Amino acid sequence: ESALLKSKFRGCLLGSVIGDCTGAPYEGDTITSGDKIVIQRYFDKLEDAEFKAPYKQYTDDTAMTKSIVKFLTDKPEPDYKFLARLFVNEYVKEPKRGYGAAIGEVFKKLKATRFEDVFKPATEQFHGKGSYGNGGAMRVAPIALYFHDNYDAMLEVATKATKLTHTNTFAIHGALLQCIAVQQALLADPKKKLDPEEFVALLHEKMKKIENANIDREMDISPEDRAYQDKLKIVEDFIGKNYEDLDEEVIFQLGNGISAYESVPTAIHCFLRAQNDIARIETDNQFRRTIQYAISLGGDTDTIASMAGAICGAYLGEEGINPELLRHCEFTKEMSEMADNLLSARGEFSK
Ligand code: R7I
Ligand code: MG
Ligand code: MG
Ligand code: MG
Repeated sequence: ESALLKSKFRGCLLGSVIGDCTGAPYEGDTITSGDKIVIQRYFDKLEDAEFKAPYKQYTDDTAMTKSIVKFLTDKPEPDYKFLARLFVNEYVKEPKRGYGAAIGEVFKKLKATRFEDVFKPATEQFHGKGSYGNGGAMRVAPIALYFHDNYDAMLEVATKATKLTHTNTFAIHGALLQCIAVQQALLADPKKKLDPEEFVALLHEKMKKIENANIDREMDISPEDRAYQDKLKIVEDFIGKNYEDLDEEVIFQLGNGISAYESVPTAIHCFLRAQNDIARIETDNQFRRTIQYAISLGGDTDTIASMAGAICGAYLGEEGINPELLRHCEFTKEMSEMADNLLSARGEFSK
């Protein structure tokens, strides 16, 4: 049992890093059918033991995920000032890791105010609306692992960890959706065939509760009050479909953008679609199929592949990941150790 958990912790965090590293070179691109052939060959090479090349570098997605792991392992109780400092230290050390265009402003203010009120700077983003970027979702996986047997604590910590940089409801609910998806994948038996309909139905039920809690009863229900429930309906509609132009429809209906709303449901779709063969993606390996498909959708490729990779890795465990792929990506050795630390920290601190 604990060997399975160890494998799943590693699989999740390694899946997140590999999605980030392999997706980064394509971030922002529109992918043509010709590009898909190139991406197929790119993954063929990354799985080739003979292939020698400098490893693919990680981006902000992994830089911030690292900080979340440290936040969970280095302190007995959640300390958000500590987490804010970790984010800023990482950013100051390596600002050119491809961070979101606006998040540097939050880091600057945190530093300038000496971390006095760590939740304030994020509220001032985008004229007080807060960022709706996917930055909260892309780094949330370690929280799902650490709190997988304490649902309420998981949601609370994921919410607060997101709010350090993202206060828009779309960003927070997107981070919660990604968190819950990772948790569900972690709790699923990798030896049994996953039931995509059941997986989405469970997500839908939980997001309904989360989005309903937000409704002001005096007012009409506004679209954002069921935004993710609506998206999950679309995810459900795509289950079992596998025709030629599906990718374009997925991009149109679910999105492939930098906002949480246009990327988290897409990542979940990638995980579910890759449970079966996908047209023009030639591999027997489910993990590769998941991230190769995510990248072939274009747009925010590092982040969508990273989130889909985290979900798939949490489901399959590290055995599901080709070791050659690990060898070709930066920071995988270190992240594997961090996953082990995260698991042991649970033993030490959870009551
Ligand atoms: O969300 P965030 O951390 O960015 C993460 C993304 C991932 O793809 C990473 O791989 C990296 O490339 O960036 O950083 P933010 O800067 O908070 O949000 C990302 C972007 O979303 C912003 O720079 C804006 O372009 C856009 N955005 C908004 N645009 C208009 N109005 C976010 N919120 C708003 C908004 O309210
Ligand atoms: Mg990135
Ligand atoms: Mg970028
Ligand atoms: Mg990205």
